[in-house]
Amino acid sequence: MTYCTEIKTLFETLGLAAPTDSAGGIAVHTPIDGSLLARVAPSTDAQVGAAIARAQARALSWRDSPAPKRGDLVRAFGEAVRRHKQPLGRLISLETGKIVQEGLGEVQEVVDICEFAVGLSRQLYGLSIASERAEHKLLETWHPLGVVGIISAFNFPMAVFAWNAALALVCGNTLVWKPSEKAPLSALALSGLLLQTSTELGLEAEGLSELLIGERAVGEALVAHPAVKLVSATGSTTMGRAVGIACAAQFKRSLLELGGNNAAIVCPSSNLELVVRGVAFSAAGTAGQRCTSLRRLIVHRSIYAALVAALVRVFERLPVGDPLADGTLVGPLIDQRAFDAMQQALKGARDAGAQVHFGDREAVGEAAAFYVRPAIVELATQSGPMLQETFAPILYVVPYDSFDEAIAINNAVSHGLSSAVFTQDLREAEVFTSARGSDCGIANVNIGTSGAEIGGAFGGEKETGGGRESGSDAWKAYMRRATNTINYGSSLPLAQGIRFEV
Ligand code: UN1
Repeated sequence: MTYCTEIKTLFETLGLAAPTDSAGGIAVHTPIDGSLLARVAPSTDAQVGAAIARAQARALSWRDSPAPKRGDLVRAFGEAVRRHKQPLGRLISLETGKIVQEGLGEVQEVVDICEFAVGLSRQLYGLSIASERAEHKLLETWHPLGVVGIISAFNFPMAVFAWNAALALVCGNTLVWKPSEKAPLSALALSGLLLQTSTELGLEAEGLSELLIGERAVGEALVAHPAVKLVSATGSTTMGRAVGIACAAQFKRSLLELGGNNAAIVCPSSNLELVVRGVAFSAAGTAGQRCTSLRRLIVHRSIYAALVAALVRVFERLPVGDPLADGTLVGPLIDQRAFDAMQQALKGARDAGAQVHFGDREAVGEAAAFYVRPAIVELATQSGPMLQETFAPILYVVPYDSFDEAIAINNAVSHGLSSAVFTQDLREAEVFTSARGSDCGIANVNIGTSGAEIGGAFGGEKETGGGRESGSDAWKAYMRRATNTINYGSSLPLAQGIRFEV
């Protein structure tokens, strides 16, 4: 069976119509061998406007539905996703080239956030605050925003939508989703399941979750539309900067989850066996195409040679190949552009005098598929391409002498998403996670930089955009806050003791 036929079968298994093959549509290729999976029709300007109008109309009734009832939809959706975990995971692998384990892991992330959001649907609480006036009370209440726009990247074509959608829906919002043009099939399947679930529950499905297919212009139309009250965007810093500026000009909220140039510090006391496993998963897993991928390793000089030698031994025999095959740990890069960017960065490193281990193309698959052996790049100091995020499996390694210096290296890049320290020294672990430690949104101890659980708030500082999605109190970004002063007395005392008698 060709991959193209398999896509049709997968949609059938999900009880959904296969994506219509539209002659002039956006061509979706599998990175596995570069073959065509489908051609998906882009949304026209009129369709974009109509979809947002439907979401705007539906938001008016959805906000009146009690939050725990809204949770019923998210519960049923999560159950449907759990039932279809295998085909959905397979679809992610076919469309993005993720290994099967990681495709399934991403689907699990969708299930997990749905469960979180169902519980949350009974915990959308505000505060009761002491008033300075007699017979008065101050309350904080939370209300839906209306339409939430979601822009997602190719590398997490289901989970990132779900983090936003599950929270935004229980918070009483409706959704308009613009997935990456490189992964619209995962989006068609997931939003198809959400609509199918709404219909099964007897809800009016129209406008609850609208899908827009297209490239940059479609995203721009979404961001520009006045009915969209929040834009949650995941992707490159360049994209996020444009979205952030456009939103700011309209006083519209944005929630940005952009790139990362994530580092781990390896201290002399660390358990090196654990370090090697943690580093291999974070740096080489997902072929380095997570925003949380480990890109920089800062190693104490006393263990530098031993650790680099151990990592070189592991990277040398990492199974690179067909992501659908058992035992493969590193699948293909998404496309030729990603491959070219990686080779460009490696060239820059070589020119700067770095010692480069691996990183070449592997002879797997067809000419239109881009498999590489993850690279290790040794530099004397942090410089050149190490200061930039390249969305590919390149692990830069530099030595350090003092722990303060290691923290300074960790913090000396423009992004601030994820970071880690490997140490058994309590003081180092505490300093790293303190105010003068890592400046990132995620600061881990004795685990790698990637693979966060959904229960914590996810996002980062600086050019990562500052937004937080997923767990903890990230739900607050999807609601507006009102402060209510209630006077239950029969006089009208003014705050600050002001006297104003008429
Ligand atoms: C992303 O790459 O955009 O922490 C998200 C992780 C995953 C999410 C990554 N839970 O690596």
